[in-house]
Amino acid sequence: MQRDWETFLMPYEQAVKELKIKFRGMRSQFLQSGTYSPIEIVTGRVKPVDSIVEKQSRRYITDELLEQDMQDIAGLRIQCQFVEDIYAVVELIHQRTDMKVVEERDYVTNVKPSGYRSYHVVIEYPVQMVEGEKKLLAEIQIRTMAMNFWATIEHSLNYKYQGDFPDALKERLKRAAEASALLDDEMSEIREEIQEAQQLFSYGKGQNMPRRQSLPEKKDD
Ligand code: 0O2
Repeated sequence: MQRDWETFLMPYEQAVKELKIKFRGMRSQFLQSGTYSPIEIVTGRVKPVDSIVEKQSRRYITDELLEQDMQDIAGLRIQCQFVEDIYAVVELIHQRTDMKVVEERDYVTNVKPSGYRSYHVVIEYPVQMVEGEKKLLAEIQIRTMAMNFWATIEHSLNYKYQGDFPDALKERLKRAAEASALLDDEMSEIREEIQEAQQLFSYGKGQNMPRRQSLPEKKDD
């Protein structure tokens, strides 16, 4: 079947745009009220057509089942400072009435053999199109900045090796994954101290308004 991709992806583009606004809005609300935000950086993307086609053929997904079986055509990524924040964000998602959690994959507790760590939540999200409401699936990946660093590097190496890494590289990536987990553990140990320091920073001398609680958010995606 020859698909009109532009039309097919339009509701997904709409969903990603809306979800980015909503999660960035949550972060702003936390900061505005002077409360710690478990959400640090929010990015999102619609899966490129060539990636959809490649994954569809790799996973033997029929055209009819594409929307149901490929859960990450719309993808959101939420980066957090601490592992504990991941679970706070998952809770926030569960509490929302504008999206419904349909699946969860906890690769933080159940680390993938590659060393990949992240918490995936698949939601059903209704988008209002001119033709009416369309419910679609979106995958939200929630991870710490350390997890994101590792996953980004490993993902780009995947392009080069198509997942078939030389043994030495595989071993090094495993060690890097362990190092990133150790970094997360160490940061969690001094979490309260870090948060106190950030609170002081955000209410800098002579400032009437909270300045910023932590790093600014990337605006480009
Ligand atoms: P993209 O957009 O290029 O990131 P599968 O893709 O079959 O392994 P499934 O069941 O579709 O997995 O969903 P799952 O397990 O939630 O994983 C899908 C996405 O999680 C991947 O998307 C990656 O973004 C991320 N991911 C999962 N495992 C790894 C890993 O070992 N390393 C890295 N770097 N990322 C991983 P895609 O399809 O790769 O697309």
